[in-house]
Amino acid sequence: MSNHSEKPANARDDWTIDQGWSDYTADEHVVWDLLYKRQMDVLPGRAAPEFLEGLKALDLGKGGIPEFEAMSDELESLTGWRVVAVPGLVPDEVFFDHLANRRFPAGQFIRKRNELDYLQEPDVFHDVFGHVPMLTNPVFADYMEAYGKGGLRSLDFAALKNLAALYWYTVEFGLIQTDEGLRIYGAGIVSSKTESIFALEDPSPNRIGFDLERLMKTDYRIDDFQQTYFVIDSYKQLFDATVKTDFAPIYDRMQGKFALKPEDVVANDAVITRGSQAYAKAGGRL
Ligand code: HBI
Ligand code: FE
Repeated sequence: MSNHSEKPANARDDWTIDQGWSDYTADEHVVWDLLYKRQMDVLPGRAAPEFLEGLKALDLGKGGIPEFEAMSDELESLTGWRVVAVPGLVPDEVFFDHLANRRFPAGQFIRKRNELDYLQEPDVFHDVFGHVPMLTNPVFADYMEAYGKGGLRSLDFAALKNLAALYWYTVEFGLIQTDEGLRIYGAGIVSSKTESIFALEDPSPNRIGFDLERLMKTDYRIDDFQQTYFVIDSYKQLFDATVKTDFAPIYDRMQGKFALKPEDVVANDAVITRGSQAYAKAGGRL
């Protein structure tokens, strides 16, 4: 996920820009409302309770694209995090530095009406609707900071791919086990209507219990539904695994490579669903 784009002229040294909330058009606010409504048709009973509580605590459904400063004042009072606007993907070290300091960099722009489903760069809907609600949860908020700090330390190793897999399979595409059944907490899933259903209900993907090292050696899809989802028991499990593990020997063992393919199931996996992989075998989105 590293990127090589140039910093735009209007961006500060830390790549932040003004959100320019008053410059959003009425139609852009309508796109937010459309996306919001579409997700709320599928998320009750599928999204993790902590996600739904976060949406409510920040009042993200009040209509229109949220104003980052007001939202950040509320979020800061809950967990000390703020949301800052960025033009799109930012360099890895910049991204990690923001997280390590409890600032979530969110895309300023919003997708167009004719591309509601697929976009290449994270926009304000993915970043704010998808990521920010979980930052109201104290334990998840601490995990995100720990990830950023781990990211800064990892820059000395050839480890970015493996660390990115951790982000991908938790923050973006994570599932959690609850007393009511599996629920979604990953931002990439909760911000996609089709993947919200696929991740929980489709027989195609594997669903496997979280294991830090197992997950970090697993390659992932960036252009289609995941072939494997990893399931945590609690956010504490995620936080503890991240802060109590010395990543250096893991990076040494992995050598910056993925030993496992996205669809692999191996001995010792805590298999919750052994996927048929029918969706991927049929060519996926193609
Ligand atoms: N930039 N805006 C933005 N959002 C991301 O999720 C992001 C990024 N830059 C780099 C990056 N992610 C990756 O380094 C990590 O996910 C590993
Ligand atoms: Fe994201």
